[in-house]
Order: sequence, then C-alpha cells, then structure tokens
Amino acid sequence: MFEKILIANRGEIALRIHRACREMGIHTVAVHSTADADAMHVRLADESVCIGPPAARDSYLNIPAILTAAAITGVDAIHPGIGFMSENAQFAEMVEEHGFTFIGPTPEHIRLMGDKVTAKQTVKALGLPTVPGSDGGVPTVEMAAKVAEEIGYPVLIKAAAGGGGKGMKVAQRPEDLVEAYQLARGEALAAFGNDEVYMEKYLTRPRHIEVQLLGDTHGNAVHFGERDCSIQRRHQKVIEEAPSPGLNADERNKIGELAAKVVRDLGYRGVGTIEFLYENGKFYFIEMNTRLQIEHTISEMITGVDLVREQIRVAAGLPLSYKQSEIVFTGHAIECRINAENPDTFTPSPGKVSDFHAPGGLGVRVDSALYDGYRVPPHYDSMIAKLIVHGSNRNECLLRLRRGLEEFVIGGIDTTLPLHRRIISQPDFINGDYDIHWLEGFLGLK
Ligand code: MV4
Repeated sequence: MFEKILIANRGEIALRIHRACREMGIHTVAVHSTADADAMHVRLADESVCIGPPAARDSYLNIPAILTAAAITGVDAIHPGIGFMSENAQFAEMVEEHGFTFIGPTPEHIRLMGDKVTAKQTVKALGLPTVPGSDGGVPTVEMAAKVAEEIGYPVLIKAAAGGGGKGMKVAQRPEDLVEAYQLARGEALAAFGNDEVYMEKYLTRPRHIEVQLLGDTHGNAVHFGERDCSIQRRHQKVIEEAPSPGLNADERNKIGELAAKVVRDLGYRGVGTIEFLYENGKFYFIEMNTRLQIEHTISEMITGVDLVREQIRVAAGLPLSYKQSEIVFTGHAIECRINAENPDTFTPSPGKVSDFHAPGGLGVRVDSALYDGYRVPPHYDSMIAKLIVHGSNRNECLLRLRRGLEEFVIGGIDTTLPLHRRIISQPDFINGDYDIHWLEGFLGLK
C-alpha cells in the first residue's frame, strides 16, 4: 500500500480524500494556491506545498508545479480528486512517467471515454443501450439532414469532445437543422478546439440516472446501484438521490449488471460512472465519467462502502474488497449541494463566513471545508458544502433532510440553502415526480 499520497485538489473533496488516507494509515500532502494558504485541506494534511498564484491554470492545473511538489515530498501516488486534473489523460500519463501512481484509470481509458463518439461506439458494442442516432461523427450538413430524416425530429447535435452540455443544439424541425448544425460545430470548436459533432434523437423529458462502478486490475467489477441526478440547473447538479424514485428493483439490478459488465470487459481500473437518460421505461447511455464524482457520497450512504478507500486500494493493485453479493442496499440517501451564490440569481457570493453551524445527528453527514471566519475565495467553484442525509426509507430521508436544512447556518455570505428548503417542500419533489427540466421550470415559474 502507498505510504504517502499527494492530493491534487482543494475544498471538500480534498478533505474527503485526506480522511480516507488517514483511516488507511497513509500520509497526505496538500497542494494549494496562494489564495488557499488558510484552507482547511492545507491545515489537515501532514505536509503542504504552495504551487502557484490563485488562478487555477497557474496552480491546481499547473502540471510541472504539481509534479515538482510530488517529487520534493516523495509521495508514491497522486489523487486528482474531481474536476481540475481528474480527467486529463496527459496528466495521468505524465504522473506515471515521473514514477508516481495515478489514482484513477489508465490514460487510454480516460481518452477513450473523453471522446463521446468512441465512448458510445465502445459501450454499444459491449451491450449498452444507446440513443438512436448517427453511426459516429457527422462531418457535413448533408449527412446531418440524412441522419435526421432516418431517426426523425427532434434531433440533438452534440460535440464529440463535449460533455456537460457545451456545443449541444436541438433541431425541432427540418427548418432548424442547418443553423443548429453550424452553431453546434462553432461552439464545439470554440470550447474544445475540435468541431467534430454527432447526432441523436432528442429525448424530451428524461431522467438523468447514473450507475456507480468500480473495477480492479484482477478482472473484477461491481456496481453500487444508481443515482438520480435530474434536479439540475444549467448542467449543474443541485440535488441527487439514491436509489432513483423512478426505478423498480428489477430495472436497478439489470442496468447495474449491464454497466458492471462494461467495466469488466474494458478491464477498467478504479471508480467510474456510466450516465444514462431514462425515459418511458428505457435506458439510453450518454457518457462515462472516468473519475470520482461529487455525489459518490449518496452511494456510500446506501451501501456503507468507502468508495475513496476502494479507489486507492485498486490503484495500489489490490483486488476489490467486495463481491457484488456483498454490496447490500439499505434505505435512501439524498445530497444537497450548497453553493456560495445568491439563491434567486445564482450570482457567486464569495467572502467571509461569519457564522457556521453544520447540522448533525443520526443519518446526517456534512462534507465541507468551511469553518467560522473562513474567506470563500472568488477564484474557484462556488460549491462550499454538501449536506447528505440517509434514512431507512425515502420518507424518513426527506424528513431528516428538512430537519438538517433547518439546522444549517452559514452566515456572512449568500448561499443556496434557502433554495434547497423550497425545492424539498414541493409536492413534485416529495413524490419523486421530476425529470431533467423540472428545476428550471420551477425556477421560471416563481
Ligand atoms: C441528451 C438529452 C436529450 N436527448 N441526449 C446534456 C449534457 C450531456 N451530458 C448530455 N445531455 C443531454 N443529452 C439526447 N439524445 C438531454 C441532455 C440534457 C441533460 C442531460 C442530463 C442532465 C441534464 C441535462 C440537461 C439538459 C439536457
């Protein structure tokens, strides 16, 4: 097992990784920008190294600085966390070239899934259901028109290098196609430096359901059930829950087994998530994420498994600690992502936290790097805390969530706590009756 790990990240996820390391007897090295000198992840780590100025491109994305910090402190492995370097195949490659272990999948698997066209072709060949659409890229508008006639309108044009909704355009009717196609290619080129696009039938009211997966280097793979991430705004998840209120046990086991088989067939190492759209009782693969995710917590709550510990173990070459039959689902979990933002306008609200009280008690978990007097810097993502609650069933979970949100105090800055209190009191949310457009509809109505 590793003796020392460098955590190439900040905020709550850096803490989450540090905590897993601590429990495993592994020493930790924090890296930080000058803006984060007083951050909690720096305070908790065994050692810390300043890697640059506040802008992420000069610090948390600065590959030479991170590798130098790893060399100076003599770590065995680097954990990229979430965002930043976590899905950068070139970084994973360079980490290994410098003699460290990258805690994540191989660069080849990161690259394969980073290209949405090769990802779709690969998982389709391995048996996953995909959205009807083009067979690969669509290089001309003539071909786009032909594909659209075949699959029928509405159609969606997506960037091959995309993900997260950038470079995505809907054509409702044939008259919209040329403009949507040109816009998608232009946006893709601007955002990713690659204007390759592909096409799919546009699903109008799906749920966003993702399966948590884990594979090792000994040919084993398991799933940890699904999460429903449909409550989102502008492709930012706001609330996630596990299991999904829209699935039955049969559907759950079937999609879980199918997704785990893909991980096994690929020889994929580490944690990963396969994302699906779910509409009218059918699943459609959309993307695979080759990293830990923010919302891994709710899968941990319903299975009792420490996913970061498992991730570190398989990176060290150890076999999985669990067989599928040993992963038992208990109760229900919901996560609220709390952002330093105005809850009505979503304008970021950095600044000094003048009051901080986190809820606690049975079934309540708060993952956050905040403390009283902490200054939320303006340079990074605005998520400052995750409230995660577990109950023996969905109703108990909802009651506990309401109680937790009532107790939570974050003063001095605006946060999205009031928004969460409103969402969870809506009948549609309470009934589990929502799709990916529900939150934007709710916000538009008020
Ligand atoms: C779709 C879709 C409808 N039909 N694909 C958005 C980002 C990327 N991850 C995939 N996305 C979508 N793909 C087809 N064929 C609708 C979306 C989508 C979406 C998906 C998941 C979560 C939130 C979303 C919000 C808007 C659109």
